[in-house]
Amino acid sequence: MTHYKSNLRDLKFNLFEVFERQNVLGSGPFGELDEDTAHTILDEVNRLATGVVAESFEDADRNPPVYDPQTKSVTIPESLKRSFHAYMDAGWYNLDLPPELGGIGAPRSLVWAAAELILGSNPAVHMYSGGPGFAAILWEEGNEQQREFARMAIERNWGATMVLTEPDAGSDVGAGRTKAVEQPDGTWHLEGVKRFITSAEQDMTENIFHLVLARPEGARPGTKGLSLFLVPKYLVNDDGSLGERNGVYATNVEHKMGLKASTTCELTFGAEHPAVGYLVGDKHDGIRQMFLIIEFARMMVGTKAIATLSTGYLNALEYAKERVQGADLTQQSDKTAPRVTITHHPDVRRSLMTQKAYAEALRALVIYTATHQDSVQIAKHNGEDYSETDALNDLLLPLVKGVGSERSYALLAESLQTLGGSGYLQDYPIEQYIRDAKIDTLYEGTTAIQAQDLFFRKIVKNNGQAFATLMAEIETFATSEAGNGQLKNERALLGEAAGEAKAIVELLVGHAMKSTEEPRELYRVGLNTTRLLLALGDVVLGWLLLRQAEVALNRLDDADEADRDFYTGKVAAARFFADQVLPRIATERTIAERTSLDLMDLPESAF
Ligand code: ST9
Ligand code: FAD
Repeated sequence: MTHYKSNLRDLKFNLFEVFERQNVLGSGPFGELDEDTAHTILDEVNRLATGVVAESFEDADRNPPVYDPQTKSVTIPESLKRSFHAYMDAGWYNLDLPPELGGIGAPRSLVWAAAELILGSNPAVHMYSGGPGFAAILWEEGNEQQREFARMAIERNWGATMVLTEPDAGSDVGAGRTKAVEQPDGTWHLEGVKRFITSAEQDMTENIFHLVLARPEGARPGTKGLSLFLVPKYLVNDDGSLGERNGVYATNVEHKMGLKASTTCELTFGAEHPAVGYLVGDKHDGIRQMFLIIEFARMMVGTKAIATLSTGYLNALEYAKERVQGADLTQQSDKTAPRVTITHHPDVRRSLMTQKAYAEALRALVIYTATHQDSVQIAKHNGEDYSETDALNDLLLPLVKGVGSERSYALLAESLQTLGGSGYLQDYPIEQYIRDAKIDTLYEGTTAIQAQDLFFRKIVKNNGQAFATLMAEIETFATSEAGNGQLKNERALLGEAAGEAKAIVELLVGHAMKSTEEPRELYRVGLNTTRLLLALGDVVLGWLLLRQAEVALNRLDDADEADRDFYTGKVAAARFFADQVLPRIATERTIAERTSLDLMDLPESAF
């Protein structure tokens, strides 16, 4: 038995009962994949995730990778190597790769469902296994030589990294100073120091290739002056053999609060000898190219957070079903009353249902978002326009990443609380879950950045089109007959909450428009973007839970015993969320409306 408790039933419910992915399998770009095969893939990934992949989760936290400053190398613990190689040997990283690169080219909904299992089991394994995915993007964006490199990287399972951050350039990527100097032979030499680079050193793969943002000499300031370079740890000879050690070195590995199995490195370019880089695709288009990876990684981070909340909740639930403590509240004055399991206590039930509702709603959000990625895959295959569905995917990404990570981290504290003092011990996995999940609100763009991305780029810059489409879908559901009369009140609550979220958006758009004349009005927007992110997130989560409840109600009558419990739980979670969470959004709107500029006028010294 490992720490990891997956929820395969719920993943399959989302994929095949709610979002009916069987309808896209077996045709178009997914012609080679049928529903049975998809089930088999999920079963197999689940077997690995709950077994060998999870086995090193605790050990690699207690005995993390060791950095040797003499050789600038890292030794990964043997336990983690076993998990990593077992996952790579099983080959499931292939799921997302296009057939041209020997992959399965599965729909993204299936890819993310499988990814949840590994991310919940042992997130560092998923991160170290990112090489083939990075290579697929290099293959898409690269020149002929780089495409050949990408092919080799996949065949030989090389590791890879995304390299943006510098000591003075975190959220503000455009402040990066790492320099690229063009050489007479057309290659580039990179000079500078990057920090916090995930997987930049390890001893599990024969090579690592870094995809690095650097500024060519003389290029303009900001993100638009950055170009993307391929910088391998070992240069590669024409015959594919590994050549000289390139001048890029891990010069430190950070000591972190959590996610210790994953190396977070300082990466120094060109200090000892030249760090040779190759301009990706022979064009200066770095930030757009890097965002192809960032979009994938933001989805990954959200999925990681949600996967962790789910296993946190299921561990808490198991404990709560066994822990006997106190009498039933109605008999508390009777000192001889029988003691009950803590699941009998109303406050424990409130907490468990909050965890369950969010974990399952957030999972639905990931799969729902991924269905738009499926549609993009299909449209590309058919040569059709996919701008609308792409814009919806873009709108949902900050919710997956920002809302997923914030809610998961907060609710993991509830999971721990369910275990009482035992939750604080390393005998149970939840304290590690909390430490490991904190990073999810930070990297790949902090929550503040996700919130600004949502408002300024995904709503305003898109002229509100994707937002209007999403809200129209929600409103149509709210005024439909979904649930056959049994979800009437809940749909009304959803309709009201959606109206409140729309009002917050309208309010902020008003401030933004006014700011063209009074620039300080923009502060009112900035004071509320995170509020909007979380409020809109709750509306979408409430909607997805109610959609699940509708499906569950339709199936309850014919369900066997196990499924009856499952569907009953679905309806209960949706009702609970509508009753207990959605009404809060009206208050969020009131607070947003009351926002003054007082906070911005306060001298720094008064804080
Ligand atoms: C990090 C890594 O934290 C953590 C975990 C790593 C795990 C690694 C393993 C993952 C495996 C992944 C495998 C991948 C393979 C996939 C395989 C698939 C087969 N959307 O607004 P502007 C672009 S890494 C798209 O003016 P500023 C766009 O080109 C560090 N594009 O920005 C735009 O131009 P235009 C993460 C976007 O004010 C241009 O940027 N660090 C988006 O110059 C300029 O836009 C961060 O995330 C978007 N949402 O700069 C930094 N936004 O407008 C966070 C911008 O013409 N900071 N672009 O289209 C930010 O995001 C800032 O907002 C900023 C601001 C840097 C963009
Ligand atoms: P800062 O940008 O200094 O932010 C500090 C605080 O100010 C935050 O709360 C932030 O929200 C807020 N803030 C900053 N700017 C604004 C603004 N304009 N508006 C409102 N609030 C703002 N980077 C990579 O390139 N590759 C990696 O593989 C990678 N992996 C990482 C792994 C780990 C474990 C960690 C800790 C970081 C990793 N990073 C990586 C870096 C990560 O992406 C950055 O830490 C992150 O983008 C935030 O930058 P920062 O730490 O400099 O914080």
